[in-house]
Amino acid sequence: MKTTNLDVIIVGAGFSGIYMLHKCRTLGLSGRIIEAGTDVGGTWYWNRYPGARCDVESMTYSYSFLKDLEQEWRWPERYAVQSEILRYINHVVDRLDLRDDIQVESRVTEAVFDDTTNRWAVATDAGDRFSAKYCIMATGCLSTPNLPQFKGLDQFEGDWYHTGFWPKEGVDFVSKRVGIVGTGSTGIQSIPIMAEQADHLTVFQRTPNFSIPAWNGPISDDADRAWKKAYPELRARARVSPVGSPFESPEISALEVSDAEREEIFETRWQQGAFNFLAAFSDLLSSKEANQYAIDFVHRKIRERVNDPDIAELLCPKDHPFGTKRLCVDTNYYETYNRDNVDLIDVRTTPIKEIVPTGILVGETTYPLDVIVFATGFDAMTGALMNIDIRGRGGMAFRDKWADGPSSYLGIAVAGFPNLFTVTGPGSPSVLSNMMVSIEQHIDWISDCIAHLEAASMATIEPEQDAEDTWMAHVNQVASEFLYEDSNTWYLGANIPGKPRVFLPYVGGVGHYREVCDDVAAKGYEGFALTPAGGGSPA
Ligand code: FAD
Ligand code: N01
Repeated sequence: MKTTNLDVIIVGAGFSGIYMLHKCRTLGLSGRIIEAGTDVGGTWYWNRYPGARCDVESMTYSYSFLKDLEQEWRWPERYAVQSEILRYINHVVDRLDLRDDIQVESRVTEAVFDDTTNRWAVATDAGDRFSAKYCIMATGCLSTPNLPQFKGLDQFEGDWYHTGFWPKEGVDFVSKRVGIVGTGSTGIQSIPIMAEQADHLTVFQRTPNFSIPAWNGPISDDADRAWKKAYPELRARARVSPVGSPFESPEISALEVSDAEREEIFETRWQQGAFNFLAAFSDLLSSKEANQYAIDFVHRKIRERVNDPDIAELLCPKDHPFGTKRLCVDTNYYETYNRDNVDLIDVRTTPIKEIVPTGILVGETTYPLDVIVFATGFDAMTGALMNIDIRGRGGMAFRDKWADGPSSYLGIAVAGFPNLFTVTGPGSPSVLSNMMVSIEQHIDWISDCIAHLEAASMATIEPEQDAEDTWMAHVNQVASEFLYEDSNTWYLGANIPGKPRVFLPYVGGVGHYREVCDDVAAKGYEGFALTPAGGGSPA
């Protein structure tokens, strides 16, 4: 079988893989993306469910390295809809002329490091074979949909869908009785739209979530001009901020203001919408007392927005601290429960028993349905990597190394797996940040590293186990200073039965993390072992 030789193989054609391929071109290296989907876009290719849009403002949820495009592109809304983001990604791919090096409809099944040649042998389900010096896993943090194993699903006589595999042609809900399982960010975005289209919508809720209004709307020409003028400063600020945001970070504690001041600040942040709310006070995610103030405020808002007091109570999250499950951002979510054609079913008290041919059985009650939508999330951060049989030095299996939870140096590389990089991997800020900022930081760092290795004629780079262990201890220690571990979330792998409970992202902040990565590189890749080409000892 023919093997294609490359300098760099990249798995995944989302924002990460696309930028990495562009970087290969600028470094003069041959690179190719292998993508499982039929086209580019990653998250924005797969998640086409009604209501899908970003919840980080589009002006910042876009590449910063394309200075001309940044000025030319006109985002129509504050939070762009999925189709617009996908159009942007396709435009970038064409503008940078990357398409010829993107191979779609090919899933990487195996990546094996050869200790003698120091190269990765990569195989796909389409039967292709590649050999590459560097292997970049741009496989996405939220790219492996989680479909819970509901008994009886195969007998359901209607149609069912997972939001992460939404059909390109869309789904017609008109005159249908629709059921949706899941009330995370996805459910909360799609429920209001489905309710408008369907004859009847039944929402099966296991855990209510905190959601803040998006206050989405068109971006005026004036606002667009102001953003574009300020771009250099805003982007620079985002890069050194805690969460990749250009907006100012909170400095006051919720405990050091009067009740009236606190209420006023919360209200101001509520009116700004979305993640601005989390920035009301510096200690919302670290102090239980401060967090309780946020809980009480948002509960009051939910009770104001929902007419039926019993439904409102069901929608008020009471089992986890505010913001420790990823905060949801909505347009008319709570108000949707005021509609006559929407029912909310609590499947925490009485769980879903099974799917029956005509609908969903909860306890002894069958809810008759024509369509079921599973908005049940993802095997986050590790799922896509664990689905590939990755073998490092001496045939070491990635799946074995991570069997008790991921271990990584800086969330970017793993001891025993030379020249393999994980973009926004566990142990990096990734999903706790504006991902565009984190993706660009990782790709810039990886490209600089590769440029250094090539210039210095190095064969391999890989983390030292000690450096990896020290980093993981730091990741865990910082996480323990926050309230995240008091919540059963996908951040901890708690949504996947049997997944080890480990806090996956790094809470230390985007700006601080960038400094650490830059410092490691400036010190000659401290904590990494580098092997010269043509043999010799690791340095
Ligand atoms: P992805 O976009 O996930 O791309 C990974 C690609 O790798 C996929 O196309 C997948 O098919 C491919 N792949 C995986 N495994 C294989 C394999 N074995 N072989 C071949 N191909 C493979 N982040 C924000 O910061 N702000 C937001 O507003 C925001 N909104 C989001 C909304 C939704 C609905 C979701 C699900 C996520 C959102 N995110 C958001 C997170 C989002 O995933 C990132 O912002 C970003 O798009 C990730 O880009 P990526 O290229 O790293 O990964
Ligand atoms: O997934 P989730 P998501 N029976 O895991 C429920 C990003 N994103 O797709 O909480 C009944 O958050 C589950 O219940 P519980 C963002 O990072 C961003 O919504 O486990 N219910 C939960 O309600 C986000 O965090 C946007 O009790 C079951 C839901 O399914 C991430 O992607 C939009 C169940 C899953 O919620 C994932 O979001 C969309 C079962 N067996 C996504 N199993 C933006 O707005 C699961 N559930 C930018």
